[in-house]
Amino acid sequence: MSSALLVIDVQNDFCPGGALAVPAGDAVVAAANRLMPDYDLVVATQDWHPPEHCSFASRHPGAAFHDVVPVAGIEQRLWPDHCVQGTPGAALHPELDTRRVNLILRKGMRPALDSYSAFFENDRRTATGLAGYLRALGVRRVALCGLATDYCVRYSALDAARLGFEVEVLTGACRGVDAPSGSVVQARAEMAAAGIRLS
Ligand code: VGL
Ligand code: ZN
Repeated sequence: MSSALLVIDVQNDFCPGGALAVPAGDAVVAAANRLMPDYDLVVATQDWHPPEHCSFASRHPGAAFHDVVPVAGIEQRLWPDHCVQGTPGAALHPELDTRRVNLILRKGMRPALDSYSAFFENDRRTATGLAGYLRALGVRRVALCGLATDYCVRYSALDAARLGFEVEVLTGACRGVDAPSGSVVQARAEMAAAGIRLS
């Protein structure tokens, strides 16, 4: 049975100096590089939004960063413009060792739909294809690291568990936004309750 490491959204915009900086986000880079050789397969994800993406507060007149608004019936938390397709902020961190990365998976490309999870967009139905890719290669066990613990790592891990993979979150190689405050603690509790190993 094969194992895969999912390196979630280790992009410049989520690191210090970026548009949606996660505190100490760049600390995950060296950890991810060290982990890669321990897995049969490595997948790196990229949040990859069009400039008019519905998760940007700038697209909602009168709304602010962290407001939650309905978009097509889905509760959407609003963020600063981040990870815009083709911009330096959307690039993987320059020190992330991409030599061992088998697949770079981009998500969040539909203007009207956000995607925290690497498996399904936020409507929970639109697949990214990652589950099929992993299954086609015999992967049963996935481990996750990257950014952010309480958003993309959390929803990717929960979907992986729901899809029947054996899931571990390598928390030392993750960092969280922690907004609203307490969301990292809540994310950890939800993941543990779903049978995900937190190490
Ligand atoms: C993320 C907020 C908005 C993440 C992506 O990678 O966790 N968070 N877009
Ligand atoms: Zn995003």
